[in-house]
Amino acid sequence: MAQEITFAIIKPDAVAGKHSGAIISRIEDAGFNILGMAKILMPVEVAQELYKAHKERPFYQSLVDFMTARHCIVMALEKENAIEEWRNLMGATDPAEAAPGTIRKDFGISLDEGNATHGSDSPEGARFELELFFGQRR
Ligand code: IDP
Ligand code: MG
Repeated sequence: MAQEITFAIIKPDAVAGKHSGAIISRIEDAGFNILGMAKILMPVEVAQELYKAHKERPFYQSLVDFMTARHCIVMALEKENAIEEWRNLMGATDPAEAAPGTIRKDFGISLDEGNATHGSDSPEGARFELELFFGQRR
């Protein structure tokens, strides 16, 4: 499989919890190249775009509020099979259900209070999200 690029976020709960360094170490230890990285306060319109697939879900507004209230770290990660590899490293969406040794198990709090990280779920999703956050800059 060829090199692939995925989009990742260290979410506000993990940044505030001072887990950024540990999470970045796991990313580098797993063999990803960090092509782009920025600490940002996400604009509301950008969070709405990122999560537009969840617009009708009951948690949508609180998710957008959560993602825009405090700083996060956005990254472009390169590796063979990067999209799947990063999702495997993160673990299941709900920290309570994430496997031992995954980032969400070790650093996530809960679905409502923060699950530490985000990762694209498909090549189309990765392309859209990388463009949304990095444009041509990666
Ligand atoms: P993913 O982040 O593993 O791809 P998605 O289903 O795409 O999971 O959901 C996006 C984000 O929405 C999750 O990471 C989590 O922060 C939030 N979320 C998903 N399901 C729930 C829920 O049932 N309650 C509250 N927040 C949720
Ligand atoms: Mg998702």
